[in-house]
Amino acid sequence: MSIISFLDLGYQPLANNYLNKNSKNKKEKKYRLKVCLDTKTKLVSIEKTFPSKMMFNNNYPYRSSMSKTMIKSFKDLSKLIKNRFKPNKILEIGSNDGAFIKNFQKNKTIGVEPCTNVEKITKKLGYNTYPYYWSKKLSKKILKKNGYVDVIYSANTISHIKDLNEVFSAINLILNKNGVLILEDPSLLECLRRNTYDQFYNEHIYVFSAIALDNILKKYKLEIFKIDKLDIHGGSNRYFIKKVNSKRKINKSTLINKKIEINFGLKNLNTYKKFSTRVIKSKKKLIKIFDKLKKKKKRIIGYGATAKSTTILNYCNVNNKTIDYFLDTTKDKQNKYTPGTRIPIFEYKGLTNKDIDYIFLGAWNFKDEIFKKEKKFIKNGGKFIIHTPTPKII
Ligand code: JHZ
Repeated sequence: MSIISFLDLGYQPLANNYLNKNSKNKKEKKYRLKVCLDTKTKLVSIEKTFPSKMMFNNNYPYRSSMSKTMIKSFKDLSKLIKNRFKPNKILEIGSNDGAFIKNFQKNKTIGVEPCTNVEKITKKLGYNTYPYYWSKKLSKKILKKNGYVDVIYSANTISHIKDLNEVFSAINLILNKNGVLILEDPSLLECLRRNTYDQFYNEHIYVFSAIALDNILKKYKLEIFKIDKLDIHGGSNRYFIKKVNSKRKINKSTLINKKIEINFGLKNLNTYKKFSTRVIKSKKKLIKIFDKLKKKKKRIIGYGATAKSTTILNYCNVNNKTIDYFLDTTKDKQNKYTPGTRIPIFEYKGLTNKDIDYIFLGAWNFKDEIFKKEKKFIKNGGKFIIHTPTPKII
């Protein structure tokens, strides 16, 4: 057996399945969330997956442009793409609300976004967006209409598609001979280093390492030629990928990053078992922090109702008895309830120290941006609870 499970995060609902007033009183489906390692390819994934339609439909709540950090990151990347690759045609897989493609001329850009409620946003702006799942069939259709593309970009999307064979075969069909595929996803190394077990949730199938990704790409005659490390989403890798036969040279960052991963132990099952032990400790510590504060009758709220925090809250049994409510800037999450734990979510209208003692930071990956925004709250003695790298109050 080459697939070995190393982490059990208990029963978890679909991570972005925010409940409304009616559905919150009904029994919700939960599924065992286990994480496993393919000892052959070193690919780390969740064990049980779901049909894409169950999660990515006309009701998808996530918006890429909800943080300044992401907007800036997309802007910087588009400058880099324009300067370095000078593409005539750019395709984005998982274009969401257009936070990335908005940085390009409309006639140069093609978006693919199956969640039609978000796809509508870019279509309205005049961007050529296809409301379908990424597939060979769609790739052929786009190719026929638009020709080959020079750059394909996909951030936090490929890691949500189970059938990687379909993903990369479809990419191969439409990517120019010397074209560049840029993938951006949370880094497995950083996830293990920072104990961010909440990168695993029912939606996010893979957390890639460079080693695993390169192993998979080989089959499609694709290879990584450069890796940029980003601080986005708790430490991500931006992989620049080329066709094996293209003229582009392999940058030393590829080898260096793969070596770092190997030295950390990403090829050894034992590394993952140790991570699992740290996760159990992390759970106990977080529960202890919450219990202590509640005994002192402190009022705790949440900031950023993330998909990631669905994992933390359900794994650590934190519900509306502990966290009074969440604040979130996303319209489609407001006046709903967190999946599995039924904590109400309200519109963010600013913070006051008056009724809040502690804030559980669900959007810990935007800590710097949020701390900057909440300077006043912090100055007046407001405190945050964060679970990474180990649970603590800051
Ligand atoms: P954020 C989603 O995960 C789902 P989530 C998905 N599976 C994925 O891979 C990643 O995104 C990329 C709010 N917020 O980005 C907005 C504030 O309220 O960590 C969001 O609801 N105020 C596709 O959900 C949430 O926090 C703020 O100032 O784990 C952040 O969600 C800021 C900065 C954010 O992704």
